[in-house]
Amino acid sequence: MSKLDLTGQINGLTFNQLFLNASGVHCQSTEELDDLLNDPYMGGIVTKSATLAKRDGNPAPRYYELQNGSINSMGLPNYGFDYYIKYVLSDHAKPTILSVAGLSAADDVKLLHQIQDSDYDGLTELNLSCPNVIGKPQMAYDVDGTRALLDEIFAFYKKPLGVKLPPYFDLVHFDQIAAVLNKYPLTHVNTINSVGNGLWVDVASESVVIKPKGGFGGLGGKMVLPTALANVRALRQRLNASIKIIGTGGVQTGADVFAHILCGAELVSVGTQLQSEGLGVYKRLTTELERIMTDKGYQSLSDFRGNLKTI
Ligand code: HRO
Repeated sequence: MSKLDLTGQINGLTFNQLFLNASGVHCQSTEELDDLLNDPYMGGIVTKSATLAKRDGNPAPRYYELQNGSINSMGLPNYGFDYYIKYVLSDHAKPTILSVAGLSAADDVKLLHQIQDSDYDGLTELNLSCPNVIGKPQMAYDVDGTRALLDEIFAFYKKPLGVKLPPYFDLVHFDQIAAVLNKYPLTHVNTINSVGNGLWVDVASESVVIKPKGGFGGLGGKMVLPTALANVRALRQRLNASIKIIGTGGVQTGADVFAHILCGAELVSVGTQLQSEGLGVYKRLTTELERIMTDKGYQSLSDFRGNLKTI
């Protein structure tokens, strides 16, 4: 194992390795979550976003691997809130992040009331950015709605809470969302969720490649790396230092991980590449990252985190 310091911290909680899974990949069942926890190259785990009740999600095919990434419209398949809170309430050797996603703002409030009233004191992440629930917009694109929701939540919620954000594409939108998020005692933001409502066309069959929503779905993997890096960087430049950033999106190599850290990520999560490569991905990424750090003479992520140079 590593002689380098690959640790990160959220809300005073130490992650001994920087890697997490991206919520949604290999984290729906307790067996899958155990696989992740047992991987020595993972720092912690994130659950599939839990809704109040169990959901089957959208009809298949709903995930499709592309040459340079993926498109999905899973539609929040999950075993329901009770299943995941039971899992994170049992003892684990690594930090857990309980991801929750209401189907409405009222559901979000109900989910957080249940966590507030439970014995769970670990990290929770409110998913404000699922692009795939038919007829439901991504909350975090509504800045005023996000402010109203967080006002309502933090009136009663006293436990560690972060949010999962969609990608933003306009510098003004980074300013607006950061100004809202900075008003609350958030532990972290996780950026980015998939790039919502892309479309892939299979020319041979003259068809879309996933069934839900006529083929529209969230994009992930290599093609979203520049968008992910921009979001990590732009939010790191705007958010309070106490709000840590989990960098998610487009990681295929150790160099991609290095770039996320350079933009300011505290931890890095991997989704599409975990789906295509399997659990060995974290060992490979760690080896590749350590080689880069060693070549550059860095001992610790903190030697370069956030130090992106401009020209
Ligand atoms: O389940 C999904 O369709 C899904 C969710 Cl919740 C999410 O947050 N992001 C995504 O790409 N898919």
